[in-house]
Amino acid sequence: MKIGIVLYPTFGGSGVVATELGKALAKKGHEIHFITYSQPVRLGSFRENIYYHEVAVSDYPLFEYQPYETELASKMVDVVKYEKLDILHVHYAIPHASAAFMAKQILASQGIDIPFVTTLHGTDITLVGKDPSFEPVITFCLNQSDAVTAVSESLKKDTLEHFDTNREIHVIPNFIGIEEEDDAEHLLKIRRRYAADHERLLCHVSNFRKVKRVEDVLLTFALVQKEIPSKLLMVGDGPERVYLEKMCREHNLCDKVIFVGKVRDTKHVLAISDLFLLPSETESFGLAALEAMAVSVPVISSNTGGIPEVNTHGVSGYLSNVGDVQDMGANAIHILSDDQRLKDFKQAARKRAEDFRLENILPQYETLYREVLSLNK
Ligand code: GMT
Repeated sequence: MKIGIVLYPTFGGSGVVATELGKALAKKGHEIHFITYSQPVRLGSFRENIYYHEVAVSDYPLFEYQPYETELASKMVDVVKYEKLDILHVHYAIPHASAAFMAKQILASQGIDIPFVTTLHGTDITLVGKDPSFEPVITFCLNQSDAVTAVSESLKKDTLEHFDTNREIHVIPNFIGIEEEDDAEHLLKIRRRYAADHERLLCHVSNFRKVKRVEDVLLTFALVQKEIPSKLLMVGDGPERVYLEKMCREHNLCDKVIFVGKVRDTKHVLAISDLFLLPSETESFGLAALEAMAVSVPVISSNTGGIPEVNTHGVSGYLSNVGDVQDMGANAIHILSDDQRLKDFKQAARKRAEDFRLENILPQYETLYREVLSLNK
């Protein structure tokens, strides 16, 4: 199939999922055309069957706000027409689904039929999408998409609750490529840059937005380090970072918390860690937690949204109510205070991650594309 994938090119989960999906489909022989405004961070180098089409964003002085949606729709028309695409798959509803709808109408007026699949990732529904300033457009686009997918049962439920739609929503969870474990000596060398051998290493990866409750990461760690010699790696960047750095100074934690900034591939930083913290306010799935589990790192998380569909309480980690840092701290100490227990949780986390193997999830998207294309004939 020739598939156009529209995505955000940044570090956010939706962009990561869309890029990894495209790469995996290309490996299976599909022709993939990524369409977005800059090179997706996870795209890597030149690969067979992968093409990238950049949407030029105009800087005409009249536009106080750039008409990105119009430029994206025009680019989609162009790519579908001249690359002869079979299907478009847009990740994150805003504004990708409405741009796809517009492109579809323009192409229909030229006798070209192009179906589009919309994948909902989370904040496009749970935070931004249900805001009255977006809601009518999102509802319309959900109803106009040829198929809609959501990354968890919880997101499906939220969508049906907040939007006036009774259309079928296919749940296709996030996925992970499970690889051989890295060379232990190599990992130890990296680990020693951040923690001594007698210390535990905790980790958090996100875009440091309010929804991630990064202050709870710090408060949980503050409890852990009182009981267990440990360090915390904070990976990523975003609006809450300055506030967090201030919090570290106030709690006298500057020598124990390391802000490493944005990291393109988080595999190594996760693999050297003993525990991953994800105390989010809302999280449709929690890809970061799955990425940690895939390299044998158990997860202390909140029990919100789709996280319980990924992190199994008492097996791959623990779940607590949003904001209950005392419980998160106690759970973290429980896992980290015993070598054998930590080892068991690590094994169980990896085992749970295997349920989300790329090989199991990819065919679900391929089947959906085929269904949509056959309905469209
Ligand atoms: O978590 C973010 O802020 C990024 C966001 C995105 O859309 O890029 O992530 C969302 O999509 C991911 C991939 O499907 C999910 O794993 C995340 O849980 C989801 N984030 C939220 O729901 C807050």
